[in-house]
Amino acid sequence: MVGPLTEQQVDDFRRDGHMLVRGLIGRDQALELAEPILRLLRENPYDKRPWHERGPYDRVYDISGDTYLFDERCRRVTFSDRIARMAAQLLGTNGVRLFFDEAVNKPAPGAPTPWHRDGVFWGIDQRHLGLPWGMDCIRIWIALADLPPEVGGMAFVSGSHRVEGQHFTNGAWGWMHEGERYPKLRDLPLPADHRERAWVGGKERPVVNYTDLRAGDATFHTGGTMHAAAANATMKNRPAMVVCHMAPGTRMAEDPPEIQRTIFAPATPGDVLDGPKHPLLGTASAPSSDQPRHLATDAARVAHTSGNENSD
Ligand SMILES: O=C(O)CCC(=O)C(=O)O
Repeated sequence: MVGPLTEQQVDDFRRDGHMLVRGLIGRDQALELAEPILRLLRENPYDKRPWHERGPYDRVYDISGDTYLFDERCRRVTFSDRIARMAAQLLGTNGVRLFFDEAVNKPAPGAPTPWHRDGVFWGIDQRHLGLPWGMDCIRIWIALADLPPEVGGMAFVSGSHRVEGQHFTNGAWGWMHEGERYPKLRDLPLPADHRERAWVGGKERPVVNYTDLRAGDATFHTGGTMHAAAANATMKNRPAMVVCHMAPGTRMAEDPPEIQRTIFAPATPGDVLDGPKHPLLGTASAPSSDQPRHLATDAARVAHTSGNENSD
C-alpha cells in the first residue's frame, strides 16, 4: 500500500498543484470498482437524460456523486484513512473532511474535457484557514481501467493553482472559462507530452499529461489547478472514481452556486462544513488503513436508503 507521501512529493505537489501516485489502490481492486461505478452512472439518480439529449459540456463525461452510499467497495475508498492522510499531508492539516466522492466515466466515444478549474463550482470558503498558498481541496482521480497512451488520464498546467483567481466563491465562470481566458491553452493539442508548455498567468508553464496509466493509479490536484483530458477515441469506457477532501474548518461560501446549496443542505451559507456528510478522516490518531470506521456518515446512509435526503 502506498502512503504516507514523502516530503519531496509534498513539496512537488505544492509547487505544481498536481501529482501522479502509481498504485494508490490495488489494480484488481480498481478493476472491480469499475462495475459499481458504471452501474451507478447507468442508474444515475441525478441526471436521467439520455446521452444524446445532453448539452455539449455534459457529454464530456458522465458523472454522479455519493458513490459510498451505493456500494460498499466504493465506501472503502472514500473513507480510507490512508488516502485521507495523504491529502492532509498535502494541505498540512491534522486530518481532512470528506468533501464528496464521484463516479466519472468518459464513454466511447467521448469528447475532450476542456481546460477548467474545479474550484469555481465548489462554493466553499477556505480563506480563513491559512493553508499553504494555492492549496484548497485535494481532488483524487483514480483510474479504474488500464489507460493506454492514446487515452491517458488528465493533463495539468503546472503552477496554475498559484495564479490569481482560485479564491473565487461564486461559480460565475463556466466550463470554458479558462480556455476563453487563455486561447492558446484552449488550442493546445491533447494528449500533450511533457514538453508542452502553456502561457498562463503571465508566465510560460509546463503542461504535464499523465498517460499510460494502470487501473489503481491516481492523480491528485487542487481546486485551482487547470486541467483537461483528451477525447476517448477508443471503443471502451474510461471509468474513474474521484474522492475530494477539504481542510477541517472549511465553510460554505456566502454566495455558492445554486446547485451547491442543495448539495450542502442542511448547511447554509457561511456554515462550517462539519456535518455527517463531511466526516473527519486521516487524523494522526486514525488507523492508517482502508478499513472504513463507523462514522456519523452512516446516518446519512440510512437517510439516503430510506429516501429522506435531508434528515441527516
Ligand atoms: O475525467 C475527466 O476527463 C476529467 C475529470 C475532471 O476534470 C476531474 O476529475 O477533475
